[in-house]
Amino acid sequence: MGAAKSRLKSIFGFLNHEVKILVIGLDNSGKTTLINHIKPSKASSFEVAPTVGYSVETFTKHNLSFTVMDMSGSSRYRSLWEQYYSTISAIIYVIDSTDKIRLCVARDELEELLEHSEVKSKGCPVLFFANKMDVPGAMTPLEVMTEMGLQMITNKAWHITSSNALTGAGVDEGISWLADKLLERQDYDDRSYRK
Ligand code: G3D
Ligand code: MG
Repeated sequence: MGAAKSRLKSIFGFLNHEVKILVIGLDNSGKTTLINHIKPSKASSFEVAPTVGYSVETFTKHNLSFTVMDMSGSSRYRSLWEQYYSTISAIIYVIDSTDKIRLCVARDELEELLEHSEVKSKGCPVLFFANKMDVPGAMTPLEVMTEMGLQMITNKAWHITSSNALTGAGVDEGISWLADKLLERQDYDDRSYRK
């Protein structure tokens, strides 16, 4: 078992309530490839529900569920993603660091996501993967961070790490960060609940 899977497995037992993670990014950024490194081998479900130009993949394990969606940049499907926003606890945003041309689209989509009323008020952590780091000429995480304007995110914990979704390199580091944040938040939620 890879470190990312075992790290996730180690938090399954500690989560008292359901945690929903939204995996999002432009099409072709590497979401499906990356999620295969996270998906437990015995995940209870993995559905691919494609319609023309739109697909949602989900898997669930104990209290942890992942929903993977393409942001096609097409407003036609926006209402379909938005129905998931109210229940999410964390966001994984996958960026193709070789796609300099569409980075501004990825930035616009991120701004729109973070400004959405259901997301804006949440303290959910956001993990960015600067993916395809293996490709010569790929932007560094620092360049991606600057171009995406990540410094603008001041009301959420966020982290960026480079990844190669083909080999899984970098995935563990990102997932470990996210797992720690989810556990911290759960402690916080439990304390608030007990008050
Ligand atoms: P998506 O689910 O976000 O749309 P996919 O993206 O996971 O389908 O990946 C899109 C393409 O990028 C795939 O290539 C996949 O193999 C490739 N890819 C994903 N991550 C990486 C990476 O880190 N490095 C490199 N070099 N390629 C990556 P194909 O050829 O199948 O379309
Ligand atoms: Mg996909």
